[in-house]
Amino acid sequence: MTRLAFLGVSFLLFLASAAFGDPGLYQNNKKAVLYWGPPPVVDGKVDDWAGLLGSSPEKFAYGKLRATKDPSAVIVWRTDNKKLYIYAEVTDTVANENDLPAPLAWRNDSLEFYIGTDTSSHIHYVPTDNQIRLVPVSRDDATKIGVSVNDRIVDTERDVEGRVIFTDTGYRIEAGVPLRLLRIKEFSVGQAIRCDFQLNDANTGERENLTHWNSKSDNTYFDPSAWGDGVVEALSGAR
Ligand SMILES: [Ca+2]
Ligand SMILES: [Ca+2]
Repeated sequence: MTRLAFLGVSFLLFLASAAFGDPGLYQNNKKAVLYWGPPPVVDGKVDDWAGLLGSSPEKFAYGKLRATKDPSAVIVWRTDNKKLYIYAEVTDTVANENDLPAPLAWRNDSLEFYIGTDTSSHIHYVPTDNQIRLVPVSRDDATKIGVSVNDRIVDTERDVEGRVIFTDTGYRIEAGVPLRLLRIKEFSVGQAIRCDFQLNDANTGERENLTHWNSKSDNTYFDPSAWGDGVVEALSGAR
């Protein structure tokens, strides 16, 4: 093959990989979906999430939108009716190890997830409304993850399994949070839920960017009416 032909083929392969990428995972499907079916293995590897579409917190409560989408995230949820499983791929060129206690960790790089099963209009949390925070703690130890539920620290040795992988472009989190910690008994396919996704981004010092999937204001932590609508869908092949 001539050098020119080789370059041409390489370029076409590059275009193909850019178009199709990992099987759909890093795309924002604009919807909030909780996939229902068998559980993933919480090991920080993406393979058992391949093909699932995620949601992205792209509305700035404050901070500045950049053309490069930095910071940004794609987040996917699953449940096996025992745990809420979370996979998040975060783009963040200044990804910090965050050793703040989880209830305070919103001040530095971290993710928040809001989920509730009461779809009635309400502006204060009811018992099934939840704020979950997942915190990247260590570049060297993937098992170190900070977790809080409704601003209470969760025991990450016994109650929540999680992995954090720092990547060339940011960080990745995979975790499983027991539904009992969320006071949610179970989910069913087709069920409507309320939810939001939040990205906290700091570079040096305090939080500089705050983005949500639904809310344009810094109100998700106290006002569930700021969250958006989601739905429980069966994983392909799951009954
Ligand atoms: Ca996995
Ligand atoms: Ca950051």
